[in-house]
Amino acid sequence: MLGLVGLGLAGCGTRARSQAVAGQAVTGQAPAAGDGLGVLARSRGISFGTAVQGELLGRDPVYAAAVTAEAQLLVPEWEAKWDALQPREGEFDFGPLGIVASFAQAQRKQLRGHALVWHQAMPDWLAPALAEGPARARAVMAAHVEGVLGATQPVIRDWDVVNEVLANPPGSRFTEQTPARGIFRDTPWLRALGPDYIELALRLARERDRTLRLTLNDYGLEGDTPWAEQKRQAMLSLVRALLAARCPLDAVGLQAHLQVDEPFRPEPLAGFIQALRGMGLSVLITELDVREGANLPPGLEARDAVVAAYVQQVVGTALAAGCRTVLTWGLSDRDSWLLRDPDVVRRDGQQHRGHPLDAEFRRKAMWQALARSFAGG
Ligand code: 9MR
Repeated sequence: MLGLVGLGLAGCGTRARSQAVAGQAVTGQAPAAGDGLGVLARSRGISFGTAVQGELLGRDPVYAAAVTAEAQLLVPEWEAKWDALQPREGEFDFGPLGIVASFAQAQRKQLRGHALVWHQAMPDWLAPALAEGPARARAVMAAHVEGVLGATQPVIRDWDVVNEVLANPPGSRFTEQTPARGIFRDTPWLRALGPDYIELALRLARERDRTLRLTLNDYGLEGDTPWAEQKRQAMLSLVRALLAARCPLDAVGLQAHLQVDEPFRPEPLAGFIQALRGMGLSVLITELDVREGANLPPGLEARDAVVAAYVQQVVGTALAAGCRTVLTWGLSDRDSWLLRDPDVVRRDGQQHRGHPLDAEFRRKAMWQALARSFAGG
């Protein structure tokens, strides 16, 4: 069995567990015959992947088989967040991430990291430590970047270094309306260090790992609404300021947690992606999934067709504008946060069908829409 040693994750964790699933046979049924989305995408120079839950990879062969069949690129849904990696100050735990990394290595999948600095998934000790003042906040960030990148450097070559730094403009569809400080979300990091915390994280990451792809990841950037446009402009001004300060930055991740009720037009999204690419950055779709609308059409087929049409517009637009990486936030409707998060669950007794595979891991219209988008159709 491939252990954590082979992944460079050993020795860095005080409680690193070696229950990796790498050598375990993937005995579950593949979702269907034929090439998976990852293979289809790769034939067009596109990288397709998904968020995974290590716990399911370890105990659910059908889930593991679907990931193996469909994705070329994996991102841990939880296992690389701060509360997973440094639950107590100075005590790193790479056990859960090691499970995902071992699976990725055994199945020859690439792995990206999510998320080094974020205002959620913070362990209990972190916000009070940041509140002790800027010097302490800088030291805490530096120790986390050092500890994490030191361990993951051999296997993770792309990290969401800073996640969700932009405020939700007034009038946005998000229930989470954190107070803003200018374009920035008000977070413990911002309160400790001001907006400079973004630059600090990027610089620390580049210093620790010269060739790592540094990605800035955020949501609510895709639609054709005044607030989405404001958020796009905020991202462009942030990126311009970072680059003007010669801050290292390689990519912007568009989470693309889509909602079919939100107006969409190709031009604003395409223009935004082209502007980022014009500044030398790559653009990734990092967390694609879809919330269905308030009024569902009758029948699953009709519902799935609405989701698929929306996905094809957004993903088709992004690919045509030069995006070359697409990840969904989970593959199937069975395991998604869309079924668990109280802010996004449906209240009509139905469940969102916002993933390429249904709850029984059968390919549905969204799968076809992605396949067509990759083929340029
Ligand atoms: O899907 C993730 C959920 O299971 C976790 O409880 C939550 C907090 O760690 O994070 C969810 O993933 C989020 C991602 O990390 C950042 N963008 C929004 C995603 C959905 O909330």
